[in-house]
Amino acid sequence: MAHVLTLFFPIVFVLTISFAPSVVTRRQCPKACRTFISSEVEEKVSRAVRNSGKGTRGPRGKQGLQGPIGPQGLSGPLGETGPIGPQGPRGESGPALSLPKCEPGEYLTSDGKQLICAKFGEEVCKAVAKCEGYQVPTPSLSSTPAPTRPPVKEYVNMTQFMKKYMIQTLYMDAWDLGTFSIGEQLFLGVSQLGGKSFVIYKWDEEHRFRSFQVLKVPFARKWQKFVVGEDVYFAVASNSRSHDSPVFKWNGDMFVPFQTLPTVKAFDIEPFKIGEDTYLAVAIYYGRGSHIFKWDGERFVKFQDIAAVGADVEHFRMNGSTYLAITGPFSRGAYALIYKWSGTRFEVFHRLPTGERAYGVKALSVDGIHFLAVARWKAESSLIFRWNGTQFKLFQEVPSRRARDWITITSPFMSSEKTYLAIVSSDRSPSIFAWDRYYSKKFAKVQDIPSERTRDMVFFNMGETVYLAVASHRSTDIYQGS
Ligand SMILES: [Ca+2]
Repeated sequence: MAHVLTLFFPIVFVLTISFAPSVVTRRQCPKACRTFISSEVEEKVSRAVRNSGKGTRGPRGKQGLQGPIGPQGLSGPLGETGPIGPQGPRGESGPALSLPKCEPGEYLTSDGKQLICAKFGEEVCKAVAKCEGYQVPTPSLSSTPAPTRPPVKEYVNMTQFMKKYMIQTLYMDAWDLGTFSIGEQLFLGVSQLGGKSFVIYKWDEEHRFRSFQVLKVPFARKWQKFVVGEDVYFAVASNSRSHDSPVFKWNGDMFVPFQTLPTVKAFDIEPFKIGEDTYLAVAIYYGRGSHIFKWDGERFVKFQDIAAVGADVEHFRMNGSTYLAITGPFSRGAYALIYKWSGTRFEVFHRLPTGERAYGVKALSVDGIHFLAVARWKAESSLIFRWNGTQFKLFQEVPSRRARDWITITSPFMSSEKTYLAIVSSDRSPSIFAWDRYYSKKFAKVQDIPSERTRDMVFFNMGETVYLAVASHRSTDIYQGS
C-alpha cells in the first residue's frame, strides 16, 4: 500500500500543476471544457493507480493437466499391394473332356466356358470353297487348348509378432511361462528362477497383465494347469532336493495350496486323462527315474515309477492310445523315450534316437498327421519327427542353438485353421514356423523373434487375436499378433 501511495502522490501533484492554468482561468473554460478536464484527470489517475499496482512478474505456474484425447483422425491412404503369394495347390483333376460331335456345316469352338458347336457364318462360308456339308476336321485335344482357369492362389497370411506391436514388458527372472483360462479370465503363470516364487498375472480390461497372486514355490520349474471335475488346479515342478512339488487349487477367488507331490529335483509336470482318470507325470532330472501320480478321488497318489530321468515329459494320443515321451540327459543316451499305455500301466514303446541330448519335447497333430518335435540343447538344430503309422521318422530339421523347448498353438480363426510351431532357442533368435498345408507341406518359417537368452515362450488367444509372450533372463515381452 505504501508503495502505491508513494507513486500516487507525485502523479497527482504533476497532474495538478499541468491543469492549474485551466483551473485559474475558470471563466474561460465552459462546462464542456471542465467536464473534459475532470474526465481526463480521472482517467490518468486511475491509469497511474493501475500501473503502480503492477508488481514484478511472478514465477511460472505449474503445467495444467493434459486435455482429453481429441477425435480420431481420418484413415490414412491405402497401402501398397503386397507381394504375390506362393502358388496354390494343384486342383483336383476335372471330369474327362469329351468333345461335342458337330454336324456338317458346324465347327467346334468355345464360348469361354465349354466347347460348343457353332454354325459357319457367311464370312466363313465365303472363305471356304464348299460350305454346305463341309466337314470341319475335329481338332485334336492338344491343338485345342481347353478353356482353363489359372490355379487358385492360396495366400498364406500368417500372423507376425512385430516389435511395434509389443504391448507390455514384465520385468522378472522367468523360467517357465504358461497361460490358462478360468471362465472368461485369462491368467499368465510364471515360475521364477532367482526368487522362490511362482507369480500369477491376470489379463485386465486394458489388455495388460497385472500381478494377481504370488505363491511360494522354491526352485519352481515347469508347471501345468488342469481340471478335475469342475475344479481347476495347477501343479509346479520343484527342482529342489528338500521341497516337494506343490499342487494349487482355485477356490473361486484365488489359488490355495492343495497338496504336495513327493519329488526330489522335479523338472516338469504333465497332466493328462485316460478315460475318466486324471494322471500327473512328473519328470525327474536326477536320480533313478520319474513318477506318475493318479487322482484317487480326493488327491494324487503315486501310481507308477518309470525308469527314465528327464527334463521334459509330454503326453499325446494316437489312434486311441495314450503315449508319454520323456527327454533325458545325454548320459542315458541320446534318445527321447516313448512309453505307451498298455491298459493298466505305461510300458516302454520306443527309443527315438535324437543324435544329441534332447531337452524339450512337444507333440502336435495337424491335418491328422502326428508330429513329435524335439528341442536339442547341444546341437545346431532341432528335429521334427513324423509318425508314419508304425514309428516316428525324421521329417524336418530347423536351426537352433541351446534349444529348450517347442511351443505350438492352433488358431481356429480367420476362416481357416492355422498351426504355429516355434522353437525356444536360447543362444540364437527363436524362430516361428507355421504348417504350410498348401505349398511346401512342411513347417514354413514365418519369422525370427529378436530375443536373447530366451527362457521360454507361450502363444495364447484372446478373441481372434493371437499373442506371444517371450521370456528372456530379465524380462518377458508380450506381443500382439498382427
Ligand atoms: Ca512338458
